Amino acid sequence: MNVQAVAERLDDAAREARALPGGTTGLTTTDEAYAVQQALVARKVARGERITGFKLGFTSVAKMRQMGVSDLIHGRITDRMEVADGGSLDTTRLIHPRVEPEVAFLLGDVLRPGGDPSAAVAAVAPALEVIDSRYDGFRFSLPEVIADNTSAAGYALGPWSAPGDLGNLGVLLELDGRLAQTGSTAAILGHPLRALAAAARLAGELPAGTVILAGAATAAVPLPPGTHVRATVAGLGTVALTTDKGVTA
Ligand code: OOG
Ligand code: MG
Repeated sequence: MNVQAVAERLDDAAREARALPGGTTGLTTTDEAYAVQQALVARKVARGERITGFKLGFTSVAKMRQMGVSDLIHGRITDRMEVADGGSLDTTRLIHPRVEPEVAFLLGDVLRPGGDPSAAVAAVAPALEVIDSRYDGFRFSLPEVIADNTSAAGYALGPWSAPGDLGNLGVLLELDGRLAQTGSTAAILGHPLRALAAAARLAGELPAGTVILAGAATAAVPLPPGTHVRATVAGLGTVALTTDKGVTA
C-alpha cells in the first residue's frame, strides 16, 4: 500500500465525481488510513483550500447501524466545503451526496486532550453535513472511509449561540418540507460534549477558532438535485441549503 498513491486515487475520484470500487485500496490498518487522509488533505491545502475544522463520524448508533461500522472516526473540513446558511450547493461535482443533521461547536479557547470541553466552547450551532463517499454505493471498510476523509463533502452552519444544556435537544431533518429524519442530540455519544472531548483526544490539540462537527444524530438521507433541506435543533434554531438543479441539456 502506497500512501501517496491511494491519496491521489481518492483525490482524483472526488475531483472527477467518479466512485472507486471499495476493497481496492489495499488499506488494512487505521494508522495507514489516517496517513492517507493526511496526504489527501495536504493535496487540498496545496491547491489553496484552508482547513476550517474537524469532524467526527459514527458518534451515533443510527449512523453506525446505517453504515455497518462501529468505531469513531475523524476527518477535516475546509473552506471549500462550506455553504452559507440558506445558500446553494452544486451537487453536479458530487457523486451520490447524502445529508445529515448535526451540531457544530466553535472553540473560543484551545482544547487539549483531557481538557474541559465546555470551558473551551464559545458557541454552538445547528449544522447540515453533506457526505459523498468516494466509494461505490457508500460501501467501504473502516480504513477506507477514514482514508476518504470520512466522506466529507460539504457543510452549512446555522446561527451561533451561547451553549446551554445540549444533552437532549430534538433534531429534525426536512427535505422540501417533508420530514426525513428525527432524533435527539442525546444520540451523539449520549451528549454532544462527549464528541468534543473525543475530538480533542483524537486530534491531539484543537486551536481556538476551530469548528467541530459532532457527528450526525440520525441516519443520512440521499440529497437529490433541486432539493431544499433544513435541519432544526430545538433551542438552537435552523440551518438550510438548496441543491442546484444541475445542468439541463
Ligand atoms: C461516513 C461519515 C460519517 C457522521 O456524522 O457519522 C459521518 C459516512 O457515513 O459515509 O459524517
Ligand atoms: Mg457527519
